Amino acid sequence: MRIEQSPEFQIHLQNLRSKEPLFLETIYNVGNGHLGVRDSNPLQGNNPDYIGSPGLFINGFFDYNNVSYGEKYTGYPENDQVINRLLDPRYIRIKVANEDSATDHFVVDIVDKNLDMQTGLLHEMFSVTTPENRNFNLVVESFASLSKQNVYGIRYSIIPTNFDEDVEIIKLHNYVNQMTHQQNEDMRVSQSVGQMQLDFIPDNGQPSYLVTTFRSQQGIILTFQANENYAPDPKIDYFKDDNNQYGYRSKYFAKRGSQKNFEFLFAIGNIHPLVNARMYADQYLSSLNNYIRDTTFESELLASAQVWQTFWLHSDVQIDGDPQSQLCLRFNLFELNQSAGRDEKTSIPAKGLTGNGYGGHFFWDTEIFMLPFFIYTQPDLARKLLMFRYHTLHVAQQQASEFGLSKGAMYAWRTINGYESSSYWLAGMAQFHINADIAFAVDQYYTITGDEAFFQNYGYEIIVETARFWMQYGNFATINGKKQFVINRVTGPDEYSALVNNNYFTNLMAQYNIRLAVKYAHAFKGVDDVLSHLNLSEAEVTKMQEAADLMYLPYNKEKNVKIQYQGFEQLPDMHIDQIDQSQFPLLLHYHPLMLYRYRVNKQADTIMADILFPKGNTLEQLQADYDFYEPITTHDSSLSKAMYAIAASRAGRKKQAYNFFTQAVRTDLMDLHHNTQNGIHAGSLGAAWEGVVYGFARVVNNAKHFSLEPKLPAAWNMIRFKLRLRRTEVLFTIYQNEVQVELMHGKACEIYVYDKKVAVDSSHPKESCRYEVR
Ligand code: IFM
Repeated sequence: MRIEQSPEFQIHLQNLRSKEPLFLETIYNVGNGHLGVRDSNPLQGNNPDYIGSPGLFINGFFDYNNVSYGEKYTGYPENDQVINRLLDPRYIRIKVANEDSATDHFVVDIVDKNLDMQTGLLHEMFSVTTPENRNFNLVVESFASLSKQNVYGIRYSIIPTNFDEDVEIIKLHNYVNQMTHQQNEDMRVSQSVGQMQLDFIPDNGQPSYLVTTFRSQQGIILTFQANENYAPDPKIDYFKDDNNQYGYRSKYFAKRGSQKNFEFLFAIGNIHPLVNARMYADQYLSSLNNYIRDTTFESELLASAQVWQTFWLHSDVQIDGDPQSQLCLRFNLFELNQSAGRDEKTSIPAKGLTGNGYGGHFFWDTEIFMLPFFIYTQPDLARKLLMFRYHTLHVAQQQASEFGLSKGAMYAWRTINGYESSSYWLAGMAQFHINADIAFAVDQYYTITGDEAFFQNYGYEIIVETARFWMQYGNFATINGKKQFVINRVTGPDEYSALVNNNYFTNLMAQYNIRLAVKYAHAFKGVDDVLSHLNLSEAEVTKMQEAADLMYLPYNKEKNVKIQYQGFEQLPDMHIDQIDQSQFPLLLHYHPLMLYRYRVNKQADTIMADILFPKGNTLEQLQADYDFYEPITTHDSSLSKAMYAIAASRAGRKKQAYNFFTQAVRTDLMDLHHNTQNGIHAGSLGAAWEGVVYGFARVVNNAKHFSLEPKLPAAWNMIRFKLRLRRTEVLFTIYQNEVQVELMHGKACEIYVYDKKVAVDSSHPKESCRYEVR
């Protein structure tokens, strides 16, 4: 099969030898939301002679590690959760004459790598030289299937360049904890590993494993098949070695210039409780096998490529006039789609499935920075991501109760299974805004999709339970003689401040969260028992209304700025412009308390409030906030620059908006934070999409009124993207002074470009409208 390659969708980096291998491992990962495989040296395995950080990551497959505290206080989490780094499915052992890649150091030179984002196929070429100077080219093609999420395919081709000798390939995975040789002191990289056990499931005609975790008591089945029909010569044999380990091997006489191919399809199972995994291993294995039986690498690749094509059809964003931003943005969207859990039991780890940075945990990154892309382009997937929050609501309720609250839900700041996993609670669990972030996302999803069933059966419950949390955690108090609702002792998004009183962003989000509970309580009056199921009385709703109305939002009337939290203004400025570049990110060089003493921001905090609530915020207000916070922000978090791009664009700071955006969109492909080696920055990838859609197209949607107020960077001639609004899909083509709106499918709709109404329907599906930038 030949798949036409469009150059604009290829990640084909040049000068690969000058690039950090660990960076390449991340960039050229392949994944599909269930599994992710780092692009390792294929001969590495667990050989300590090779430097790298390979591995297979399965979304939601984790183990616990005991957290050891010097002083452990009541309620501190006992365990950290860490995503498991499993055996590397890319690994192959190659013997040439008397030389063996498992014991002799074969030098593996990277010649070429190309990731075709249209098909998801990673195509690589290595030049391999043995200690006795035998050289062969090794071509490796691999993909993670989007059409069958349990499937991963890999094909090797061996071409000797200077010898005629016996060659043997052995494909056997006899370890499960993939070793990594990466040394790292960075607290953002997880140092802990899971404890896994690998059991061979014997006599299946193909290598099959049961992998179980020691402490989290999870189990999965893995199996793989060699496709003998594809290349019958040389023959591939299933074998058992002296240690009763099962694999494939093939031995043949290789002539220089000749090419032999070996292809394998892996089926990587779903996660089961350990007892079930052991008890039903055979049953699970046989259904798993259906995915790879009677099929080939080629046909699975084709099926997966078709899903990728559908993805691009609906989700691509075209930027005309800026090829580098264009490529980076496509890479970002590709990675987002590779990272998103689709089984309602998982979400999107902060590093996608490309590393175990941040332990593989889910944060607010999903709801605030990534979900909007999915809501507008793949609403079904967005719903599944929100369902993960619904399925873990009972854990959030349990956490609230154990914490000492009589009602409500307290979602974990970082987690895989719903339970809090932040051992540094000051910048972790105390980020209670996660509760309102989730409620906000539920409302956004509902507003944009109109999915009543989701909202009524699941979404509203999340909103009520999180609103109850605020009612419990906050309290009424008197400030300057006025009754207010205050929320003290929280950490806002900015992690260079901790445990503050009345964080503006948190309070505004909480207010919105509570208001949503109240608004829909009125709407649901008398509807199918929704309110009685939630035990929501009129008195409780009235109290919520009062709290929302009296929410305290710190504000400096002289300067006209929103204040990050009470007392923030009294802190000394850190003068970050005078700090040596080598000291950034500050978190790696300063004691946290030293940072907390200063007026310095790691990332957008109060500015996030301006971005998420554009309606009613005047231009003057936005400009004042921007001018106050931008100079004190280090952007040490990769989530920050895209948000500042949006704020700058809306505040009319065109040049700054473009600068921030170009840096944000390049975060991973250009390794701007110098740590892409530990995994992609998934939140930042989604934030870059928001940069285009919220920042430059300036899309605002409040259900009844969908508007665009475009302000394109001077360098851009045009941007084009599709959005789904309710059941309608609309294509927007935006030039410097004109917007074209095209109804792709669905019902008639009205859109506002600045104040001008543009209406499209099936008889007039395409309209255009000129505009003047304001
Ligand atoms: O959620 C973020 C946080 O805002 C900044 N530190 C890293 C987290 C994971 O990306």
